[in-house]
Amino acid sequence: MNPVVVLPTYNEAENLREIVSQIHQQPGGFHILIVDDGSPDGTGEIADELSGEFPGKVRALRRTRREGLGQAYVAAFRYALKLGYDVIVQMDADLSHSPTYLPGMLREIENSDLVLGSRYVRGVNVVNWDLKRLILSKLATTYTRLVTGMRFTDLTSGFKCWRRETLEAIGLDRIISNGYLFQIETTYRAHKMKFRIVEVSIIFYERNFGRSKINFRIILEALLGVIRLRLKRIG
Ligand SMILES: Nc1nc2c(ncn2[C@@H]2O[C@H](COP(=O)(O)OP(=O)(O)OP(=O)(O)O)[C@@H](O)[C@H]2O)c(=O)[nH]1
Ligand SMILES: [Mg+2]
Repeated sequence: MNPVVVLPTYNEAENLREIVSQIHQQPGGFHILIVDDGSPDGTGEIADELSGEFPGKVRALRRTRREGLGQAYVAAFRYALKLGYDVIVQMDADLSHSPTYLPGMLREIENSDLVLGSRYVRGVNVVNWDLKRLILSKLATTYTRLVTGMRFTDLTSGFKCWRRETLEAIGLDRIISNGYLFQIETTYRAHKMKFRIVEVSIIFYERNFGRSKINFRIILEALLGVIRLRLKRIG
């Protein structure tokens, strides 16, 4: 296997070196592709430094404008596919997703097409969230399950492992959503196309550094967007 981890960053200067170092400590030969959207805090410069320190193993895709997480992922996925990687992992760069799960995800993807890192496989595995945030997240998944018919326990997680063929098939150029909905849409597309999707249990740690970017607009977009997705013809 030839795996790459895509790390989207927006103002993650305090976290980027640490997450890259933790990924390097994992077995499996993971390469890293950082996609930064012109962070004002210097994250992009750190990404360039890292790619200079680890030639061929760490790459930086620096975009000048912030077009949202979904568009950053689409650009990075395209680039990762072009570079020839056969397994593409996506995870947050704020240390909420522990790189220690990477080898396990790599094992799971050998016999599946998409692996979801889920916080709710057994109980609730979230550290440092207030009740409001937890209820919002659980409601989002419950609502999405109802509307789309998908049976997974965590549909907004951003920790996922893709087989190259799955990403190629879901139609990156047709993706309409950003934010949380991007996570739902990509899984929904794979689900509609009958790909084998499995969940693995992960613990999610709320970020220690930097600021949360969730806001009302993102929530509203997701609520309406799920219905829009359901009405779309996919696959
Ligand atoms: N390239 C890029 N990365 C982004 C953008 N928005 C968020 N990110 C990154 O995507 C990952 C997840 O975003 P977060 O802001 O942590 O969102 P969250 O985990 O839902 O919420 P908090 O951790 O509570 O802020 C982090 O690594 C962010 O730096 C964006 O517009 N462009
Ligand atoms: Mg986060």
